[in-house]
Amino acid sequence: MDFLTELKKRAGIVDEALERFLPSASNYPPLIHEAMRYSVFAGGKRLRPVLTMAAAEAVGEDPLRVLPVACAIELIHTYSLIHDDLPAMDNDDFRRGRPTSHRVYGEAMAILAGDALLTLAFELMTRTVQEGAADPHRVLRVIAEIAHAAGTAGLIGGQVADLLFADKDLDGNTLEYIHRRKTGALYRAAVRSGAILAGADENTLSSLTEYAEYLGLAFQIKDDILDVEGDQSKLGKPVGSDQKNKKATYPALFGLEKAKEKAGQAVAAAVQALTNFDRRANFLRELAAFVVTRDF
Ligand code: GRG
Repeated sequence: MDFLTELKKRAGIVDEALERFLPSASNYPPLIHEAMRYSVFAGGKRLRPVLTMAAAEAVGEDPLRVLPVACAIELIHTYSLIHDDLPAMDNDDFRRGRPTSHRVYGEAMAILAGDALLTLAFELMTRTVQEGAADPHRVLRVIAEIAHAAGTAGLIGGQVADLLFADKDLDGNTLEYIHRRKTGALYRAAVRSGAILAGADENTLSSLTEYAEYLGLAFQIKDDILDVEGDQSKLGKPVGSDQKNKKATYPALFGLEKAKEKAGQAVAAAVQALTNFDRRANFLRELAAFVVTRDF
């Protein structure tokens, strides 16, 4: 099976689980549940939950056992996208190929849908313990890990820096600071959570953390490159928005060719971090390569 087919198969498993974990659209009050589902099922790549599962697999665990936590991370990712698109933030009209949540449901409902997804993510993680499906100590560690990544040391901190530096000239260090938090933190938490739930020892966890950090960097550089030379119909959002919003990006700071070189180096470093892993880490290796060859 080629990598893309395998990725879609795994994303399909995540989709089925999300379908079960999200409240039905008919639950009262239906509008909020409809709005939550609208954004979750808008066709995301599911890279983060797939990574959680693949990290567990690399450590020798059945990836299906980490599905609730994998889905929780996708819910947090989706919340961040809904809020990032709001008029008070990036004010974007399209995401994942459709009108953004606030364009369809209005600002108040979009804010609440994001809040509800974030809250549901934590409920979902605690449910794995209540149902006896996971070791409570490992789940507690994972909840702390994910909360840290979503908070001011991670997504929110990165977003604040991004807003404060909008329109300003950035150096490479500040750009890295923002991306390590906005993008890197959730990739890191996704990989580490799968590994922790699988009972990884500290050496294994440290190698997987290194993998995740380089992967996050490669992903972000490629994301910036796609915003310059990508295809809107494949990306599901307009290209050129970074330039329009005067955002600092890797191509803007280093030039397109140098940015591509940096992305390639980050992938090589991610794969290098997996040297001591056996073939059960092959999906992680291939995913690293995909992150920079993708066109969506
Ligand atoms: C908490 C409001 C708030 C924001 C936190 C994470 C974040 C900051 C904002 C999200 C928007 C953004 C552009 C993040 C950078 C990472 C990125 C390029 C996300 C898109 O990820 P993909 O390509 O998306 O995996 P899909 O749609 O495939 O899931």
